[in-house]
Amino acid sequence: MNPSPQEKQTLLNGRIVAHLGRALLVEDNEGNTIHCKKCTQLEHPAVGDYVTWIRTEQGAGRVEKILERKSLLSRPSKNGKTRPVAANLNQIVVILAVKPTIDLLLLDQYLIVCEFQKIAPLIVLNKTDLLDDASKIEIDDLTLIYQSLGYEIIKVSAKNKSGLNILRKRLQNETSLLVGQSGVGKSTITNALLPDLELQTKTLSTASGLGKHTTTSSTLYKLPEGGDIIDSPGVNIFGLAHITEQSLGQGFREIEQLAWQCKYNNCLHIKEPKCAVKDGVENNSISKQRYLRYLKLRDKLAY
Ligand SMILES: Nc1nc2c(ncn2[C@@H]2O[C@H](COP(=O)(O)OP(=O)(O)OP(=O)(O)O)[C@@H](O)[C@H]2O)c(=O)[nH]1
Ligand SMILES: [Mg+2]
Ligand SMILES: [Zn+2]
Repeated sequence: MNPSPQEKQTLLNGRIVAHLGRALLVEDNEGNTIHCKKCTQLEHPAVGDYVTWIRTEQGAGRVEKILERKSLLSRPSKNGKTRPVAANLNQIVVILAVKPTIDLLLLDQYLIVCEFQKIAPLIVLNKTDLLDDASKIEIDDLTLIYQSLGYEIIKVSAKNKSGLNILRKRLQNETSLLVGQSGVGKSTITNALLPDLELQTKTLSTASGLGKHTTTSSTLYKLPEGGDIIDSPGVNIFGLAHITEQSLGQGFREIEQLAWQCKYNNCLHIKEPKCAVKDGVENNSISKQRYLRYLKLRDKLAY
C-alpha cells in the first residue's frame, strides 16, 4: 500500500495493548494510545507485541512491522492452524476458584505449556472468602501437591481484597497473562490491582472509537508498580499440538524427574516394565491424581 503524501513516514515504536479484529490499539513510548490499522502484509499480530508504526492522520496510525518476539502463546483455530493470543509474556498466572469449580486438568494443561515454553507459572487461588470446611481440605491437598513440585500458590480474595499485596509483588515488572475458566475472577482481580482501571479503560475506549471498550478481546493493562497484566475473556486453551506422546512427560515435573530411571528410555510410563514413574505412583512419592491426568492428556493427544 502506498502511503498518502501527507502521512509522516517516521517509524515509531510501540506495543499492542488490544486487538480489535481489524484494528489494533498501540501504546507509544510516551504512554499515548493510538488507534492503528494493520499494514496489509502484517500477519497475526498479538497483544503484547512490540511493533513499529507510522502516524497517518491526527491520532491514528498504521502498524508496519512486528518486532521479534521473546515468546508467543497461540491457541488452536480452524483447519489445524493456530492463532496468537499474547506475545512477549514471561509469566502465566493460572487462576483457580472453588466457584465455578476447580479444574485441575485445565491447570495441568497450563502448567505443561509453561514448562514447554519456559514461561514462569504462578497459581492463584481466588475466592478464598467462599471456602467452607470441605473445600478447605481440598485446597490444602492440592496446595501440598503443587508446592512440593515447586509451584507457588497465592491465596487471594478479590472480593475482600485479601492476599493482593503478595500478588502485586509477584507481578511487578513482569508481563503476565491471566488465564483460567470463565468466572474464576480474572477481570475482578485485574480491577482490584488497577487503581486507575477506569482511566485506562476510558483511554482505550476513546482510542478504539467504540464508545465502550468491552473485554471481548485480550487487553494489556499497566500496573502502577511497573509491569503489565493481560486480561482475556473466557478460557484460553493453548494447543498441545507441538507436544507428542513421547514428550508429554516433560510437562510434568515429577515425571520428568523420574523418567531417566525407567528401564526403557522411550518409556511412556503406561504398561512398560520397570517404570520408575509407575513405581513412584505405587509408593506414593508422586501424586496418583496427577499421574491419572497425565494418562488423560496422553489419550487426548492420541486422538
Ligand atoms: N465471592 C467472591 N466472588 C468473586 C471473587 N472474585 C470474583 N468474584 C465474582 O465472580 C464472578 C466472575 O468474575 P469475573 O472477574 O468476571 O471472572 P472472569 O474470570 O473475568 O470471567 P470471564 O471474563 O468470563 O472469563 C463475578 O460475579 C465476580 O464478582 C472473590 O474473591 N470472591
Ligand atoms: Mg473477564
Ligand atoms: Zn516409565
